Amino acid sequence: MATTLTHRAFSTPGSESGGNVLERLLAKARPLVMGVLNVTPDSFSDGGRYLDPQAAIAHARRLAAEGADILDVGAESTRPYGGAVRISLEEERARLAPLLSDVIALGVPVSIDTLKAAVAAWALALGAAIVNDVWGLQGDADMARVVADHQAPVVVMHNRMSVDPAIDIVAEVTDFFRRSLDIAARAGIPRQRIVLDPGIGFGKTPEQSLICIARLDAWRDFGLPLLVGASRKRFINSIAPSEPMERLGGSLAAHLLAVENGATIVRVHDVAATAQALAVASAIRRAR
Ligand code: HH2
Repeated sequence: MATTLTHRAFSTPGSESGGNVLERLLAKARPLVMGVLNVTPDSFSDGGRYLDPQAAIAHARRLAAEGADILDVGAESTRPYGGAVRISLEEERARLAPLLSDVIALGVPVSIDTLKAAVAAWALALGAAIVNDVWGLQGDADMARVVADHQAPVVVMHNRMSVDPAIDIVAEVTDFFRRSLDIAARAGIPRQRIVLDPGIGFGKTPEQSLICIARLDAWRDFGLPLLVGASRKRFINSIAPSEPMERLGGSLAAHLLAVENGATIVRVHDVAATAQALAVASAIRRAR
């Protein structure tokens, strides 16, 4: 029952369209925290922990209670550092099916982190509110149409197949965003439904990931909200050698600076600590 209500609240045209979810979130006028729920055996930092549907639902409830503004649910690891095992459409849906409706029923807008247009369409029909595409509408040729048809907001993340330390990463990401925005425009996705993300750790050296956070303002001219997902990522290890679960300090530093440089949404595993850090940083800014 609650699923139906939430579905209506977030994605049924006629009550609140997908675009309005993003508008409503952005109207909070503070940085938004997207909490990560990986229903995978192989995610780089928490693989296997939430594969059991009950554990996944309990974790989603915890993230919501800790203040997540969005719950980002993914069932196929994209493993920014290689080694991701591609899974079939059936397998991805089978991992999500036992829990997605219950997670949506929590009432926090859900984004579906998937490479596959068919999974996105299925999740949106169930009541997911946002599509998170780590290939920025340039992977699956049907993704833009699915997003447009469902009037859903979409996170367009930069990605590349291989790392090239020699490239100008800011120019590369800018060109990628331009291509994604062209695809979106041709599919009829309004700009107000698009969030841009430089894709920390994806096809980038640790230095290039640092540059993407340091130079985030380079993408402000697009006039779209920016998302940064630095949580537990390997560039932190290149500065302070650590296992993924030991990178909370580095993740907080990265996200605070990302917000300082213009990020509106941060994608994190540790919601409570991030929400607290953001609140304190903002209080200090206001006390100037
Ligand atoms: N990072 C990961 C996955 N999805 N989506 C966006 N928009 N931005 C990101 O930076 C991003 C993302 C990788 O993190 P995680 O989900 O923890 O790992 P895995 O892909 O191994 O499941």
